[in-house]
Amino acid sequence: MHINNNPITAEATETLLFSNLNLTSLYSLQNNSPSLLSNKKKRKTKPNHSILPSQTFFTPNLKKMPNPSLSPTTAAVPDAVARHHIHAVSPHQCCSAVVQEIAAPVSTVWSVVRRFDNPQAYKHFVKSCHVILGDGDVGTLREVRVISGLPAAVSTERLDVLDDERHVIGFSMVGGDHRLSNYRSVTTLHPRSAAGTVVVESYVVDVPPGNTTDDTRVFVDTILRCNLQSLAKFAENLARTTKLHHQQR
Ligand code: A8S
Repeated sequence: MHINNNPITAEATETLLFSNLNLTSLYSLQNNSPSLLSNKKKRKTKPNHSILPSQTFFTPNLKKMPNPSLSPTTAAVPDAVARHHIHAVSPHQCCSAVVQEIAAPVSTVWSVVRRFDNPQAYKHFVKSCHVILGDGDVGTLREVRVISGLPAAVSTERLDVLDDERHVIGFSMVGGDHRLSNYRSVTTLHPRSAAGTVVVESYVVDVPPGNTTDDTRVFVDTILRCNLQSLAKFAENLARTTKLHHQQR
């Protein structure tokens, strides 16, 4: 298989931005900053976790995360949530998290998120997905192909966690032609107000040789923001149509 040695470039991140149709709301997530790159400069002042001497545990500080869609009530993400998002982070790895609020019940959002065999339902970068091993339980392997214009074409991914009671799903990337080695992510859903959901997705990944922690974090955070924003639209729409269906019966 072709191994991709090209560093993650600013152009790659821009390709992601421009291939995403929802450009306006993507920018609005950047704390009203005019572009992703200016946000990148701000991040440089944050502590660099990759310089820590040995393997360490890092929990993204969800309460301090600059997510305007949640502020000023960011503290609504409960402390118990953090437990699922504690990752072992080695030197040369980076870790981050993205939070998204959705105006749909947890049950609706979960029905979409739990389908490890169907990521293309809401991940717009995914062109196709085939299960190559397993039946949707932990250990299932999927082969995901992404749209052209990205720095990779294919990724093999393993389902690590699927908890229908606590609404936790996690997977890792185990192969492909991309540069996201040892990528692991965990997604949790939390009820919010009457019929709302807060989604938290955190990840850890190796910083590819030739890239900085910031490059890697901006690149992956951008993908996850796009995914969670389209998840929000998809689930909100699904909640509306199911409600309508029930009313008509
Ligand atoms: C996900 C998360 C990520 C997907 C990345 C980070 C990817 O599918 C894309 C571009 C790449 O360069 C790597 O939850 C890869 O899907 C969109 C192909 C793995």
